[in-house]
Amino acid sequence: TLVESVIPGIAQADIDSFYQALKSSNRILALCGAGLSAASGLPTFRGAGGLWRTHDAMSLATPEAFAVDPGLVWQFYSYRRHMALKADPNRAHFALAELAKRKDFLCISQNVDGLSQRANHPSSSLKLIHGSLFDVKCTDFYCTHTEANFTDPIVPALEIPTIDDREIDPTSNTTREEVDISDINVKLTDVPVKDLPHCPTCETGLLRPGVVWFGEALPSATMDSIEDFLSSGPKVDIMLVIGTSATVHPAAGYIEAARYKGARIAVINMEDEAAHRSGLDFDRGDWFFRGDAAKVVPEILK
Ligand code: BV8
Ligand code: ZN
Repeated sequence: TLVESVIPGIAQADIDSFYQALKSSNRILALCGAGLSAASGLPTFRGAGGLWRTHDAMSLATPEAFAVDPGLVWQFYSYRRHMALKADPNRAHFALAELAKRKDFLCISQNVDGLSQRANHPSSSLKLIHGSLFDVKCTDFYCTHTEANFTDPIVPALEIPTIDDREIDPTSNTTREEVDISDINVKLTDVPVKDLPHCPTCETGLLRPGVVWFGEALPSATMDSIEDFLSSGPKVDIMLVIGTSATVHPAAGYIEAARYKGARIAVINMEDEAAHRSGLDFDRGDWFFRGDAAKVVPEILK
């Protein structure tokens, strides 16, 4: 019965049954993806925002791409650092941080945008399984340098080019406008390797973004702590699957792992394809809340 709840399209009965389960739950797990930050203005990987210039973001997020053209890959990451720093956490980031303060809750985030951290999500209950745009590390085989770095741009050569507005609109009274380098029609300048970020410790190594690229292993300590949360102590009663296409592994595998342990799954997504991919089973009491995570998550975690 679709008794309109406060969120259009979502039955109040579903929200009420979720409230009941949440209240009596001992342990909650969440897997978050790019859809959690969509309302903060950050493009998702596979939506329209997934295309960066002619490149599919996934082809740039690889060690091979970085080896072939570190300048292009650094421009991609420097642009995303810039966008993430300009964005703000939305109400869903804050609602998840609040949940962590009142329940035994672990949030696995595939996002590298730093927004959960800026919503003061307690670090003990936040696992960044794909790293962060704001960690950088040395690529020299023998050097272990790694650092948190929020400098934007990280080096002058990666400054987002600006353009005199009057070139676009002679009547414009603003002067400098950032060029949208994600737009394929904008020519990208080559950034020579010598002008890219280099390691302050070994002084020779090129620095790279501290994210997990496709083909790279996820941080084992992080994976161990998630394994531990799933296999020891109280069982996970509810698994939230928020704003993720559930296509990237092994991250998506945690949904099945939680179900296997008897968790009920609640998918929050704009589309139902992710719901199906998460293997929802309404007979088992799973939920699907279709909508913007920034609206749905605060409502169901109230
Ligand atoms: C590994 C960091 C092995 C970089 C990322 C074939 C089958 C299965 C697996 C594979 C395969 N071939 C290759 C693999 C492995 C590969 C993989 O899974 N590929 C997939 C794509 C086929 N995985 C790996 O390579 C992983 N490593 O397997 O290593 C190994 C083991 C030991 C030793 C050596 C090697 C590493 C994967 C990590 C890759 N790095 N990010 C960067 O960000 O640049 S993943 C990247 O995609 C992002 O982190 C992002 O999190 C992730 C997943 O995307 P989503 O977050 O789900 O975002 P997406 O755009 O897809 O979806 C958004 C969703 O939100 C949509 O459903 C949309 O409907 C919804 N939405 C939109 N708006 C809203 C919304 N929902 C709610 N509200 C809204 N407003
Ligand atoms: Zn170094």
